[in-house]
Amino acid sequence: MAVRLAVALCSLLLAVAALFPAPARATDLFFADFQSGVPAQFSEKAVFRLDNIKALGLFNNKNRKRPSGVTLTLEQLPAGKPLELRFDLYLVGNWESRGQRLSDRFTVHANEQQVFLLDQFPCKILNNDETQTVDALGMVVVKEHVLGYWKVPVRVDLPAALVKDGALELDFYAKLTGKGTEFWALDDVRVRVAE
Ligand SMILES: [Ca+2]
Ligand SMILES: [Ca+2]
Repeated sequence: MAVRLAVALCSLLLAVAALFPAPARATDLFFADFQSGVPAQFSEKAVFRLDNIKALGLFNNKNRKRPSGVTLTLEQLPAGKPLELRFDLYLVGNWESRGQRLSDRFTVHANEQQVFLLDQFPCKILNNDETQTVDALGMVVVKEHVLGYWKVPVRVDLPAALVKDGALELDFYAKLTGKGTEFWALDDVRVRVAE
């Protein structure tokens, strides 16, 4: 009886949890989903819509009309605690992985130290045609291009020693080769004390 009750209670809790995906968690020191604007801690404020998703972007280091990257400045962080950074990286267009021609790379620096490098990407197209995507989440129009987009969930450990006087500057940047066919955006950016 007690077991059945416990199972029923668990199912109920799971059902309630499913109803409320609850982005911000109690343990978050910082969270941004860009649904109703961009927090002041970000150095760039443009928001781009990827179907139902509102994300910070688009970024492209070769395109003068787009920012190259973005800095997130956090202050009054707890002393002596390892932190973790999580975010969803949206890759728009056909990014090439390391070893391919016109390869691209994405990095995160924390107080000027590189803490994350991504140089393998899931973006695939067929027949050299941007609109023939493989496993893309969807398609978006950017100027005259129709481009697929892919999501990469990222988790980065931030050792306590990286935090200087309670402050942390997180620099997100990508070195791209195409100015009109490759972009990126960020969503659900979260910083919390590491578990
Ligand atoms: Ca969002
Ligand atoms: Ca490229």
